[in-house]
Amino acid sequence: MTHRQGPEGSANRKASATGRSSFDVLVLATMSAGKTSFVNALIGTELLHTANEATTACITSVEHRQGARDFSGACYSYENQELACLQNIAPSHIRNWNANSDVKRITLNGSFRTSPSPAQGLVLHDTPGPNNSQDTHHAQLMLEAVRTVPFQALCYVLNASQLGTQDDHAVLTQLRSELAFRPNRSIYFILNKVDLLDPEKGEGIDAYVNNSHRYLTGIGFERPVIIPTMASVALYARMVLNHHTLTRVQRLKLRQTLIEFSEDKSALLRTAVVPDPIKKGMLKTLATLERQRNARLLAGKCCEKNDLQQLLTISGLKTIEALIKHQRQSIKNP
Ligand SMILES: Nc1nc2c(ncn2[C@@H]2O[C@H](COP(=O)(O)OP(=O)(O)O)[C@@H](O)[C@H]2O)c(=O)[nH]1
Ligand SMILES: [Mg+2]
Repeated sequence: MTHRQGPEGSANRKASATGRSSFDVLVLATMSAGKTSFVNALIGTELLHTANEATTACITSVEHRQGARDFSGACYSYENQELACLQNIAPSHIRNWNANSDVKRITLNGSFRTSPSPAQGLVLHDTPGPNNSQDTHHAQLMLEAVRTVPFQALCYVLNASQLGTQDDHAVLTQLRSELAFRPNRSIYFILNKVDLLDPEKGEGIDAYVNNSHRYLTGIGFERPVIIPTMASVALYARMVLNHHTLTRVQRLKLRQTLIEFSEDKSALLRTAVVPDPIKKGMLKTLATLERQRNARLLAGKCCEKNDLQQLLTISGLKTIEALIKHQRQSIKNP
């Protein structure tokens, strides 16, 4: 039986063997904040399971391999032994592996279904989360992931619709001190589920971003980068652009969000707390898409694809991709 490496350094060693440079993004979250939806949106397909089922202590790592036709992967035991390995893997296989208490780690690779594609070697690590916010293992599982997974960027997904109501304060405090030993790692706060806010009830996005900013600086995160995000909606938009079929509920949600955000399209981008050049770049992309939309309208052409691209642009997903791209470029050319 072959012994395999743990999550620590597996992607990096693989990368150096093939001459490629890998870039690892660790995704952490408070309960059901939308971590897996966020990872799926970055992959561009519903590869990982998102329902609230019994969670294992399993870390799922997904690597982008440009041009690969299918996704393939393997799962490993607590002793780092390969338990199963599959080509052309289906979400149902991953779901079964994830539900198996003998499985500690899943590694997957395939070509991300996004346009443009990320640079070769991007690895996303989805971490386990508890079903119950009172779960005492929550902080422990997160810290274990922070200690064992190699990462250059950390995305911490906050649930905008439950901000401050869950006991993630203790987890974030521990994370803050843990990261003090790991300088030069970027942390991006994904303020997810902003589509659930109701501005007419005083739940304006600006106020939520300001609250998160206060909350995070209070914990000790200096100058936090905060991205208002709609991970599930971004995933649905990408699925339609990739000609995948949505469920009725997903279709309705997508249509409703397209209508809701059509009035003030740049609102989410304006409130994001990100470096100026990134924000300007996103606003410019949105303006270009809007000009192209108007030209299509004038020519009597359909705008569905353009509408989805605009939604993706404001969804927060494109912003995080721009941040990752920028970080990878500055590592390459310091
Ligand atoms: N409305 C809304 N729901 C979301 C969003 N992101 C995720 N969800 C839903 O939140 C639930 C939990 O999501 P999941 O990705 O499994 O969260 P995880 O437990 O953090 O991995 C699922 O029902 C998702 O469809 C979002 O941006 N907006
Ligand atoms: Mg999950």
